[in-house]
Amino acid sequence: MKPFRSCFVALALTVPLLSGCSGDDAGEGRTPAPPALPSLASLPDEDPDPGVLEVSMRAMPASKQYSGAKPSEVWAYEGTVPGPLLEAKAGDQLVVHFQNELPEATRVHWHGVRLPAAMDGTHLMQAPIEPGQGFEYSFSLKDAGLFWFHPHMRSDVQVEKGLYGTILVRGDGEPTVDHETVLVLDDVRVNADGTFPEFLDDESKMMGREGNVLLVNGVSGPEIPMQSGALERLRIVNVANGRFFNLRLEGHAFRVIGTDGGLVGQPWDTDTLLMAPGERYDVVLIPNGKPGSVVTLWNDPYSRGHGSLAAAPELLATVRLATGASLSGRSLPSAFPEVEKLPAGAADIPVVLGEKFDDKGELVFTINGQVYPDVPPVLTANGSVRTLGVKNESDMDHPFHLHGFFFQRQNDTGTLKNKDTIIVKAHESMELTARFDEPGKWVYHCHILEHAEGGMLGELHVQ
Ligand SMILES: [Cu+2]
Repeated sequence: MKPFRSCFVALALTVPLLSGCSGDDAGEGRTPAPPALPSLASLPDEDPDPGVLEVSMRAMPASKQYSGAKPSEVWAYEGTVPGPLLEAKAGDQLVVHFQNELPEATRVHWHGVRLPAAMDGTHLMQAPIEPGQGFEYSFSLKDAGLFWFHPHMRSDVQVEKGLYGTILVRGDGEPTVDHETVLVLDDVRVNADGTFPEFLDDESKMMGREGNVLLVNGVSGPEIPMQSGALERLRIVNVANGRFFNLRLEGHAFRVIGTDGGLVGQPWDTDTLLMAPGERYDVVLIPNGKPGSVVTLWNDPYSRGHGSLAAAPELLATVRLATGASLSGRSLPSAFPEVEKLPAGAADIPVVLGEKFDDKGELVFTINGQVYPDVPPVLTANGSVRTLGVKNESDMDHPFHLHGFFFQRQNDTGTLKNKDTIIVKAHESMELTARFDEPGKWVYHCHILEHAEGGMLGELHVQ
């Protein structure tokens, strides 16, 4: 697949010269036009009540062609990769009649959604949904923001095979923009014959599986339509197993207006946006190019440890500015209501992220020196506000994810954020405060899926 990546890089450098790449689909010496950005599928609402979004959704085998490979046998929600985008308002009830048509058991986890533990889709609270069986998920969507869903069972395999979808929940007081686009970032490792290479090779076990094809809404190197002078809003999620994306849009800064748990009080500007698996960002920008021009969205190199630095930026997508006149009149939003601050307390829940070699000489990932399920559960009272002292003693970054609750980083630089997934860099420490106001058994884990499945996971019991 390497030739394809370099093909798209060449494309980016030569647009709009229409020369270069001579891959199979290049035709008569012409570079193929980049694919249009696919819009995300939706599901029909089966309940006329405007306060209820009720859908039926299957996890099922399907076929999908990645880049120049032959079609791959994927697993997909309702047959599409990415799966459906569920759109609702804060306060709505989401009801999902889920049916498992896969050849193995699964469960659905609603990443970032604050919900009853029994709906969270983990092994602690839900039996596996066996092939041919179903489950009704039903919960209220309390918070506005972009969330996503994926299996919480053999997730390293099931997510890589295509099982993920998004939930966009709108709140009051959101900015008025000209266009809004949801971008689902992923990568997939696929052979030219369409098959997936063996899972859990040594490199994947260490770094999390990285693919040879980068995907935006399921395709490689799509063209994202925007308009010069327009206020463009991008809702972005990284659903990859292990890859961090480090986004940079040529000639533009991103204004970050929100993250995992919704809008932030004081938006900030950045030239690059680093996103670990599981994280979401909500950004706005006003394209400043000439109508009709093309700018490149790059994935810049980032080192997350163990010699992981890529050699050069990779093309993720292109942005084509509409040929119509520049819009003007809207400006970038600069403030929103502040996130409610949780009272900080002593960091008395230690969470040390580590790596070691076990008795068999295998690299394993640990929490407080133990490999799950040997990690003792954290116990806390319902309604308690507690602070986790998260310390990364390993030589690589780990995106720390807490189920069911948002946390706030103490002494964070900049504006207060509600997060559910945060990058804890190699040898970095941080204090994360959360209000544990929903009883049940929850998990926290590294969102590099191979690390979570390999033992970097702990339980948190709210009693
Ligand atoms: Cu990790």
